[in-house]
Amino acid sequence: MAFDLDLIKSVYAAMPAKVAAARQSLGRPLTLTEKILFSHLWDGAQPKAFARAQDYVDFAPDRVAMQDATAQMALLQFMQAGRPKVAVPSTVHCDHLITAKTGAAEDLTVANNESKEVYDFLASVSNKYGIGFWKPGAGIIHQVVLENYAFPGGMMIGTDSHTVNAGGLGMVAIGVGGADACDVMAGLPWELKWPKLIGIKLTGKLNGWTAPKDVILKVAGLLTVKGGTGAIVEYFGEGAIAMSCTGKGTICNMGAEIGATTSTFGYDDSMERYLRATGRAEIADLANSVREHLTADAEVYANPSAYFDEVIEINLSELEPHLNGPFTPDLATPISKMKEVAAANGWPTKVEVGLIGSCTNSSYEDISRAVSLAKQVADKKLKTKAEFTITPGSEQVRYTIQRDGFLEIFDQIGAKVFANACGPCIGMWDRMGAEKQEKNTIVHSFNRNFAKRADGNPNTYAFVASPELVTALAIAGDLTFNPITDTLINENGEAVKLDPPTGDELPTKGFAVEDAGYQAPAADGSNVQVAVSPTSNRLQLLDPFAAWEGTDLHGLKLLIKVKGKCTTDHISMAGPWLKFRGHLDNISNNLLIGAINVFNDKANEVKNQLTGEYGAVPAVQRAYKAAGIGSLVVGDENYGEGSSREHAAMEPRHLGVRAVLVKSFARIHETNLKKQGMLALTFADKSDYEKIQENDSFNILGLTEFAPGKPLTLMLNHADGSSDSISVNHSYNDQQIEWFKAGGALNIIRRSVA
Ligand code: MIC
Ligand code: SF4
Repeated sequence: MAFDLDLIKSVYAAMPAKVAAARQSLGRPLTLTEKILFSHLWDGAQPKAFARAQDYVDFAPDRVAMQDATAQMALLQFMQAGRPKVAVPSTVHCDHLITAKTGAAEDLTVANNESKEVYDFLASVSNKYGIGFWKPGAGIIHQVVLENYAFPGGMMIGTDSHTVNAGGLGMVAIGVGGADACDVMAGLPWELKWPKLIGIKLTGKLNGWTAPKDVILKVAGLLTVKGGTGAIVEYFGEGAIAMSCTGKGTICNMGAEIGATTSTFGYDDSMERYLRATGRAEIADLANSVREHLTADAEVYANPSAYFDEVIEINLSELEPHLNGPFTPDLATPISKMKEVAAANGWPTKVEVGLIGSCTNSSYEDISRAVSLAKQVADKKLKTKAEFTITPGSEQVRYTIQRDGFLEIFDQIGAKVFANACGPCIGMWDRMGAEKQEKNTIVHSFNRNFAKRADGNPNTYAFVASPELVTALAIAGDLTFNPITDTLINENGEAVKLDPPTGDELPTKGFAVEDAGYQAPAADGSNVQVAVSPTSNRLQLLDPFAAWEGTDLHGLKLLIKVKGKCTTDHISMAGPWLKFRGHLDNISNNLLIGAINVFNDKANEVKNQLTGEYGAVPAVQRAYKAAGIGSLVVGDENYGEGSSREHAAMEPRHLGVRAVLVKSFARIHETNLKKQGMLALTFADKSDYEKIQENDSFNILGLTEFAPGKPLTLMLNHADGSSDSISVNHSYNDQQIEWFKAGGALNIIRRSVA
């Protein structure tokens, strides 16, 4: 079934004229990214040559998607916007709160009990405000969006960084914080800095052991976790066209790991096939009618360096399978080099668990290729050495792979099938023995592998690979096994090789599902009651943050000077903390508990300047709050990398941190800080990071003349009585300065309702 067909019709009806106007205004051919962006300019805005990485531009996204762990905060904010219904089609997906332990059925029952209050809240808010609701077990947001809502040439935002997955179906789909989603659902424009454009030309053809995942693993190695910041990545070339639509989704999905705003591909036959296979032939027909607008103009791909800021070329015929990790998704090692690299680094090479699935890699194609390897275990008289788990991305995929006998084959290698949910990918994995914190290795087909992410054990070395390679390494039980060259010894003592994986892009018998898990909202939700218990420890209505006091800030204490990598997992950990995502005060007890204090190299141990003693970060910050003293957080490069969770910005705001000063920010986190009324600042001279001392107090000067492009001044008052004055930059525009002054963007929406 195709949802929101009228919306898609109207996007396509307007597209030719909008693209033509943009082409004329710029006086040159357009990339696909530009076509989509220009055809989604906010109401009546005229196309012009916006300055890349500089101009803020207002957009009108077609739709919004939210997952349960972020939807709670997004909807608590939306409830204050005073609207009877969402302004654009929106959906909620229950996928993050299900712990993987025993297996799908039991785990789902446990989650339905444990999180009943949250699910009931999300279901009733959705029902009231006209939001489509996908129940627990229906699947992971990005897979469900790809199967049901994504359409070529569309633009969407979602409260999850991997919303970018929909680029696989030719969308510009961008991950945002809940406050951004709230704006769009409230009918307001959505603002984004006009992006830089990176073009990636794929030549040749994937073959043998290589998979789409290897493209993005390679790209992550080339660009690193911050190389895509501020950019949209557009893939093209014969290698792109030859690849499946879901494979393109995998590549776009993990584009979040290079910090890219999003990634996309031009509409082609693979997308048409996918649309038809997923019951959306009407959308395929509509897309075909505007086909030339759903990809770049031919001149662009013929001469990409004239149109993109950076062009990378990858020959798929020569690409090797990769393993990225441990602890960061951009540490890329081709499988042929793993023996040396693992030995040189002392990485444990015994693979304990192989995990496939997740929003990134759970297509029919992925599973069928992995199953072709699992099948060889019996055929070649092998034994699977590691544990093996599967988290299907949606009920539709799960139902279809069961019907086609794949789950039975996995069962024969002892695999556990978890619920159609995030599970181990977000630390919702009750892994036996993880509390012992033993050094061990796992391989998975997810996208992130930050420390502690999957099982909470800081000594779990997690490597990211294609589902095919994960399966092969789980069979071999060895991280350094190169299936292209190496053999395994079977039960008869013979050396056997695994045949390269094979599979089907789409099910030959078509997709099937009995209950996809969708619940449509009431046509008129005005009588639906949404209840939040005042004594709940899972949900808490939001109190407005205080407005700016109108003066410079004086006497701030240093909460923490963070050393090195500080992802949103370090700032607001997931796993067991996910249960507090709807309760700001409770979740604030995880503030920065994973970040390393540069002064003692420890996590969650910072000096309380009021007592001189060391304590946990949230406790110390609560002491400052109680004393009415503001504080400063100092960080390194790419601060806030990873998730879209706005809790990482709301928690410091709630506990009285006034500013976050870093060498550089990840995009979503920087916006989230601004939205919540915080000061997000960067060192004008990065070496000034060294000047910040543990016992300093700080004044932030220049706020009464806070203006776009004008640096602020930070006074560092050192304990020995000396002081330093340094210049700090910001990227606030006029509108964002208003958010700061009002104490947060929501206060402005609230005012307009009152
Ligand atoms: C993730 O992959 O890190 C998450 C969990 O999906 C997050 C969202 C969240 O923290 O709720 C994301 O990617 O945005
Ligand atoms: Fe869920 Fe993992 Fe995908 Fe995030 S990356 S949406 S946690 S499956």
